[in-house]
Amino acid sequence: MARYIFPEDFLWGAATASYQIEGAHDEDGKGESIWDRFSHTPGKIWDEETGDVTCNHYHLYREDVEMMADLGLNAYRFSISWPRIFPGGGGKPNLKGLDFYRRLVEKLHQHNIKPAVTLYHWDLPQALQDKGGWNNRDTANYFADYASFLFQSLDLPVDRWITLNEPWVVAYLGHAFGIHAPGLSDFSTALQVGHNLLLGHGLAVRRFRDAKRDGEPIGITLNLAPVQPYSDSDEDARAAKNTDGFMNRWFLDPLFKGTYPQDMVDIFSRAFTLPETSAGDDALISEPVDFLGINNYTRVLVKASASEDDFMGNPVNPSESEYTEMGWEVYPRGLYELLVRVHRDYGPLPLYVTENGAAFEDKLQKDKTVNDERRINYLQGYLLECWNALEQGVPLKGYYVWTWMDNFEWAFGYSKRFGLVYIDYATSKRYPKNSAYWYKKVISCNGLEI
Ligand code: IFM
Repeated sequence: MARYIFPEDFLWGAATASYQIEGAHDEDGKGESIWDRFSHTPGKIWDEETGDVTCNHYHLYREDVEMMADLGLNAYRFSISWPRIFPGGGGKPNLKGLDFYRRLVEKLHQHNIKPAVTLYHWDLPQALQDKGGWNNRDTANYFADYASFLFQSLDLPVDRWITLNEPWVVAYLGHAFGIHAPGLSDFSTALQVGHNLLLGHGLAVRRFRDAKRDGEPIGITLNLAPVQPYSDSDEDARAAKNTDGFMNRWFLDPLFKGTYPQDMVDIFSRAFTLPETSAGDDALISEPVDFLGINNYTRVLVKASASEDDFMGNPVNPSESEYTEMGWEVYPRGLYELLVRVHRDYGPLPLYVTENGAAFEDKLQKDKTVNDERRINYLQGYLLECWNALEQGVPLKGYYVWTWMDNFEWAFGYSKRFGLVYIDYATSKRYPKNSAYWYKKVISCNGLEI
């Protein structure tokens, strides 16, 4: 048996997001979010499902944290629902909303689980969408005010703060491809939205420094994927470079180099309107952070298409590979390549894998077990590559499985199960899958035994 031991202070966590697990969509003064509106719009979500109840975590959070403690987690990443705190986006805060997160953080501390708080995991107050949403630069200021309120009012220790989750997804799936809330389909709008999100991030980081929460780090989480050319032809290499520019560098470069990548500025400007910017935006966006969170699930393999400006390539799915229920290729080595590359090109900076996991078709057996062998293999493969990256000197400090429990998978509704814990949605009962027990063992050994 080979043993792969991680650093002593490594964080072993799981991640969730407010709209995906909380339910209680209109309780205790919560305002409507764009996901409430979107999921209630016919035709948007698989089987017309909504997050109205989902895992009912808002009421069952104590049980959830106790189960996390039983399974040995030492870290938990969750997000705060902005419209629970500011039902109208800004103005008067809803103290009942704040109280929920206070109780959750308190409960996590009681069980020695370190809370990582994401401030924005996609549930924008609908009231702000009515004023233009993230396409309106003012939303960045509203976001900074909301964040600042939490920096001042969440008066319990927070292990780390994450401003935004996956701005790429917010910008493009929500505003260019129309499959996420608010359901718009205009690429130039998506570019502006991406810019305004990054402004919101920078403003929040500045407000965080003012709040003097000493010893608490702040960062951002990006969804990143290693992009590889299908062949060694120049055309495929160019397609891969463009796709990498679109998927990865368009957010990494302004955050960590203070400027958008010129090759992509050239490509985008030939087809779309570039974002409106103001003096000082670059400095604001690249305000130094304390860590970077990386969400990775798969790789992107691309073949060139006819246009030299193509930045989405022709994605190729090799037939010999394994795929998850999302249709995503299982490619653990990609996480190693990504971590090494991000460290090389954008470091030195502590890194966290803030999401990694897989949806498979899980079945609850009569004896209430779920034998999710494929998830165990997936997680083991990706964790081994985290270990390999650590061996190469990458400052990887923690890993959060996506996700703690099955939940509302956005446009896919409840049709995809990513959790370590199985949810019976009819009863809200939780059943740890075999992968949860496997993860418990990994945590107790502080590594893998293969
Ligand atoms: O469920 C999502 C999560 O909200 C953000 N990252 C990807 C996950 C799986 O699609």
